[in-house]
Amino acid sequence: MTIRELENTAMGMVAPGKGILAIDESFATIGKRFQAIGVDSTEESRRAYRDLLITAPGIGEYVSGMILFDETLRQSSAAGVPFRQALVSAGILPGIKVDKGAKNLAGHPGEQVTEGLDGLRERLGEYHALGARFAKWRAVITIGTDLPSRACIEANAHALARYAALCQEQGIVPIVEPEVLMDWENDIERCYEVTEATLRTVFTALYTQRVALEGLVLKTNMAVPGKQCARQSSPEEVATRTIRCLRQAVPAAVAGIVFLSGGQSAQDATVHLNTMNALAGPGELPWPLSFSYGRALQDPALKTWAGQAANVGAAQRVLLHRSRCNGLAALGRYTNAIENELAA
Ligand code: 5MM
Repeated sequence: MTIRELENTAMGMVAPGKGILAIDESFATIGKRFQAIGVDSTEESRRAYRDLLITAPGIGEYVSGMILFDETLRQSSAAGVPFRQALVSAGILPGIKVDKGAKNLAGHPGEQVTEGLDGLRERLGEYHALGARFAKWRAVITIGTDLPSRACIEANAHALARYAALCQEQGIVPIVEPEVLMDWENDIERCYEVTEATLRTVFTALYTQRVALEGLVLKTNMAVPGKQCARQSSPEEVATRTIRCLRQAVPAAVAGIVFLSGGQSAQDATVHLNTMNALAGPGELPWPLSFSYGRALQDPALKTWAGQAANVGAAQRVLLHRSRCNGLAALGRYTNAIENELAA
């Protein structure tokens, strides 16, 4: 696998008007999501739900790749087609979450470090053979009183860089995801500062580990105030602070940047992405800005489905609508009128 091949895959992941759908919830997280709609999390209910998402008609027009959980990569649709094959037929790149989750960081109460490097080379080799063309590793950075610590940022940056180097060695494009959480009472400036410091540290580690930036996609949070902050920000403020932060800390060689939604409402996540692309204008930024949303793409469809086979078609239409809205937002062409089309 050459750098050029990795670069081609990465460019496909951030193709104009397309983004990534994250459906890689671990057992604990999908259990929580299902509990909220009164559905038991079993191998079959998870398969049925992921079937709905993966086989939604037309989804490949707006979604370039889907991030799967290990179990899903090995499952098949109701029609008996392996999901990885269904994705390729729809023109969608199969991706895989390879981290083993965020664990408590010793000596640092309230902070976590993501684990999963042991045996990663072998697991990546198997995932590549199963058809995965990109991978994801998520690190979590918590803002709080005296948090984050330097140790937390550095430990996570080191692990992200080691993971990314192993991915490229195995012909897989790494999505590097340092997520600064938006759960606290901090203002947007604090989020900006922590995000900038985190990204600078991550890119230093990537450089040290000799990761080729052209064959990598960054998945990051936007600069937003914490959910408990009394002063919330306008879409223009979120967009200008986020773009400035990325310009300061992300090298131009990176293939593309995709955002996580992090607990933003589905519509806020779309509006924020659209505002950034509309403000910047075509060709103004060194990298395409798109989406890799989990909850902001899935939540409306999950609620519509509610575990009922009879709701699959309606849930797929809701998913397609959100995907289209975000695909347009990746071009700066989303409008209120488009948002309201589904209801109409
Ligand atoms: C889809 O959720 C992903 C899996 O999370 P866990 O490993 O905790 O179960 C998650 O990594 C997700 O891809 C990112 O957080 C982005 O999702 P959101 O919902 O923030 O857009």
